[in-house]
Amino acid sequence: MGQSITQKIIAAHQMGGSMTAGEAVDLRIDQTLTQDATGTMAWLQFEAMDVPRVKTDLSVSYVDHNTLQMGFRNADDHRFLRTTAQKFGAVFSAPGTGICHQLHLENFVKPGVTLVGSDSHTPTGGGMGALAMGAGGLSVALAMAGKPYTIPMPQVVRVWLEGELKGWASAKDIILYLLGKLTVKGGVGKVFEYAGPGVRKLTVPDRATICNMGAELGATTSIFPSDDVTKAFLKAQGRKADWMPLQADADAVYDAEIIINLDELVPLAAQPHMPDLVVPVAALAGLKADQVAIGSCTNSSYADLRSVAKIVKGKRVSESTDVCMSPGSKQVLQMLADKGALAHILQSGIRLLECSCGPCIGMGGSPVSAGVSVRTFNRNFEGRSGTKDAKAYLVSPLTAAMVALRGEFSDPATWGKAPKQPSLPKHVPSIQHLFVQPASAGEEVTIMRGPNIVPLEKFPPLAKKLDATVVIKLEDNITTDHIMPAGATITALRSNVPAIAEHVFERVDAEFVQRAKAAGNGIIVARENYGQGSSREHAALAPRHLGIRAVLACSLARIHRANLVNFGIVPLTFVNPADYDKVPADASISIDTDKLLPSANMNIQVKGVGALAVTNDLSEQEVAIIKAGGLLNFVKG
Ligand code: MIC
Ligand code: SF4
Repeated sequence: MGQSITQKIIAAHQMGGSMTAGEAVDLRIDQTLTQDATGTMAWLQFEAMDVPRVKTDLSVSYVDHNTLQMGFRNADDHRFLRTTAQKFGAVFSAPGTGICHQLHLENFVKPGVTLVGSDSHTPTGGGMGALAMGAGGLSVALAMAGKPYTIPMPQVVRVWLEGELKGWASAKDIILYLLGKLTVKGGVGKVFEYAGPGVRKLTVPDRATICNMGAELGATTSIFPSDDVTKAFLKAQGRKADWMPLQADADAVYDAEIIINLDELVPLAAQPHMPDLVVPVAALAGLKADQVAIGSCTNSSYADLRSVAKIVKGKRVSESTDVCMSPGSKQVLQMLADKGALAHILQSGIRLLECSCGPCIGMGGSPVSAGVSVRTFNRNFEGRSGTKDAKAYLVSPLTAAMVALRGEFSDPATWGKAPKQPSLPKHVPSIQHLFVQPASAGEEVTIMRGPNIVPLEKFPPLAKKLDATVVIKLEDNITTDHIMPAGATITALRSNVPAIAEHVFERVDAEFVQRAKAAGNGIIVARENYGQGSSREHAALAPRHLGIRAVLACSLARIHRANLVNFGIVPLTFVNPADYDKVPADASISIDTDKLLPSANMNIQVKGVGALAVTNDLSEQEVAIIKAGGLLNFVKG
């Protein structure tokens, strides 16, 4: 029987487990990436493992999320990351060089490799034909230490692309279309593998856009074949030797198939506050925009920004709309300058921001009160922009440029002729020399810390019986932005867990922290898809610091579930989801944790209600990790 691309890469990297869908499979990891917001923890954890050098082929430590250096904290983090990279054998990308996923695509990722990154949009590398997955920092630290990365063997969905994008439709609209169809939970446990005649017409950055936002489907990852288009991209990057062909076998068998006819796609927009609330842009005509933000790891490639430049060339963006742009990398910015496109951007009134995540994670660029923000990003969760009552819409760069010019959404039928997709240059300016290479003798490097870099906390093993109180009861689709908000002030505390823990759930329930502390042992109760979105392990670690010992939900998002396990929090699901309603918001619950067995049902006792059946999908090893009090205790024995 033939294999899909996903199966081929998994088979070539399998170190243990099983390739049967749903069962745990252990993978050898070729490359890792970390970014500053999750990286300080990941590197502290790596340091705690007492491994002198990373054991991967390549590990890169990027600084792109918080580059503001407002005060010493953030600057100290950057220095810590530079010195840990040099000591432990990772390449370091300094603040301002670019966004991790764009830089990794341009400079490092190769077809056929496995890549794990401490950022949920690591699947961007799927645009290059890599099996690229997001994970918590501790899982990445373990991969850097040469240990396998374990995932539930995903189902593989073939997304067959027919036809060709027409008019103003672009790659972003393909993934928005899928999100509208499948929802933010539609991809859980799945890899989306793209195939069909439409693939050839998509550039590597187009493919990367699609794979990037596959994260919003909850997917394990997304992947494209490696073909002549991939080869040309790598050649232009001066990386021809990194290319290899990679296609699914003609008789590969898939778990499901989706067919998209690209001819029929129109410009789409995701409405507030979820990436799956998708409507045609035409349906929003007349809606005024206070802000347009162009960039992020989804849409900050040269082609994306050159298209914007073509649209705004010789025109001025609306005076009542604040329009900003963050290029994905210094290479992109250099190319825009070389081609004269930067001049059109600047002359149009667009503000140029640093090559970093910027407004995407609320690092400046927050919209006005109750404002409408139109963004080329991938997430529009409530409050993520830094303005609680703002309404964020997610669109393609082409749509964003038209909204910027007109100051409002309008019907694409009135936009005239769409600009031609800019051809990718044959050679691009290299920025390889900007990456800081690891020291040849790591033992000679001293790690530089600051007062904000707080040593790791050691958690005790799980007690045989857990008596805990429900501290919060939540609805569907709670994101890690709800649990552990981002933004400049809070993200500066990522290496200081006691300090960042004071902000857990603050945008949802200002009294949460107080209640959690008072409870001693706490439980979080939620409905479906709890913990979707970012890979930030602080959304598990900070609640654990506050005494959260278990999460009881109808279902859990993949990366967050793994983070809960990593920090010794018991992830349980209701056998009967209707039991959610039976649990009082301040219930006292007793769990015989001694009886916690892999993938088995058990009863918990809810005071005043009685026994409720819960279950888990933990492997034997995961149960052992939780009982040890977390992954670090487990690996250190
Ligand atoms: C995000 O887009 O939410 C982030 C910020 O990139 C996160 C990582 C983080 O919280 O540091 C992610 O997606 O994993
Ligand atoms: Fe950065 Fe935004 Fe991409 Fe996250 S989604 S990596 S914050 S640009």
